[in-house]
Amino acid sequence: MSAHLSPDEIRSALSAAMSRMYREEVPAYGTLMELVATVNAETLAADAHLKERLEETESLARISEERHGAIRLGLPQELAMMRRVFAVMGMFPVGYYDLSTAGVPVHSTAFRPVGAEALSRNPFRVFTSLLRLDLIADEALREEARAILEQRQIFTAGAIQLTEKAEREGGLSAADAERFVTEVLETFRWHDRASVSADLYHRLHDAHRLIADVVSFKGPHINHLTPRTLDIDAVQARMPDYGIAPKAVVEGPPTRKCPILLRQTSFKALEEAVSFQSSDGDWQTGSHTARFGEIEQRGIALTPKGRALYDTLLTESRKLVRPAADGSNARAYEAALAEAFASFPDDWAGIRAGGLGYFTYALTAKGREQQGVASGDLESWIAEGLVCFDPIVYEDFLPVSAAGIFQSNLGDGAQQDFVASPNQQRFEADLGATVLNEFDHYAAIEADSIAACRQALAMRIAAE
Ligand code: OOG
Ligand code: NI
Repeated sequence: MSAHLSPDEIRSALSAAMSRMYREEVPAYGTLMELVATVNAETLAADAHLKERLEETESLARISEERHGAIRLGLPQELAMMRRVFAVMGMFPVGYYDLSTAGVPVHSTAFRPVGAEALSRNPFRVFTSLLRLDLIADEALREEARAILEQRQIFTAGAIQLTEKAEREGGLSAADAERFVTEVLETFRWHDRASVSADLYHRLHDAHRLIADVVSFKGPHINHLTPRTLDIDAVQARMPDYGIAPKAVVEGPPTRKCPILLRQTSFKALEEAVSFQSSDGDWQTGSHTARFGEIEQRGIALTPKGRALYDTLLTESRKLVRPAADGSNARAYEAALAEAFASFPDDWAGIRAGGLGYFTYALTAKGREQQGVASGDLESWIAEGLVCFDPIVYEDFLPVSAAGIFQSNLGDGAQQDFVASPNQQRFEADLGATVLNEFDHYAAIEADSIAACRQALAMRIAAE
């Protein structure tokens, strides 16, 4: 039997292939990638300490290759199969996001690698939403949408066969993995021929723009791919120089010395030519707006306590100023955000002391050399300079930010109010699995690093 390629390598290959495909489909994405690479190089050149910590925590190499994408699925069986396909690449569902509160009729999870090792290899994630047909009020339209979706097959026969093979044999050979990536890429490809008539498209669109995006096409085209930047303010400021118009404000926390969670911004979705089939079999031209570009800066993963503080401060600032889609109050919003977040500690030691964020711990050079640390605990080792700590990167998403990104692409005035109706149980039943809890995941990475320090120091004691 031939050896299996590691899921990490298959994931890296798909991420790279998707980036190449999207670059061809949406040239502005390529431009954004260049800008991000430039800003990242400048940021590292100007900040030797940041560079050293990223190298030390083995996260420097991943950054230039790092990205997330997003897709929107139509039916439960699509979600269940998608889960199996992602599992071949070591990507598992983490977190549940209810976006109905934001007026978007979907709920979602993020498929991503789990565990420090896999994340450092390649952290590629895909934010995956499932349309809530139950939130379409018009019953006739809901059934029409369901019937259309039931006719489509978003996976190639090859993708299904290879997924089954991987499940049966516990992995794929290098040759099979290469075919798998080619086949799976097809699911994410853009199709400019709609599978519905112009009339149905418009009725779906009137119900919600996103419903039209999910139902009208052959598959769940990737709607954005997001590179990671080390300085989102610099990228946002320079986008116009590159001919790209950014959305009005950056979503998430304000600019800080110690980045927390996730900050994101995007450029508006493109209006693209599509054609609709008319009853006489002819194609009729029209347009559709769905695909956009996004960038993000990732900061430290917060504990439940830190996250609660973040949520409170964000809500507080939005009560003061709600960012308008046209950017008219962008400065006032930024000021309100900065003011609200003044009470969130902005140094790593303070964040750690407050129990607000997750860290990994490692022996310092002194810790590695010094003999005879017979007693003490983590705090004393830190105080003595034997152990140092680094922030754990937040690998997940933020529902309020996601809503802001969705909204900025639905066009101004497209806000629609749905009543909040989270239904994680339904989502997990459709997925065919439970989603992992993100906090448990970060806590485990932190605990493992502490155990490793303890063991290393104890081993030295034992060796004496
Ligand atoms: C997904 C929006 C969520 C993010 O970065 O928060 C997202 C979508 O538009 O389908 O990707
Ligand atoms: Ni995104």
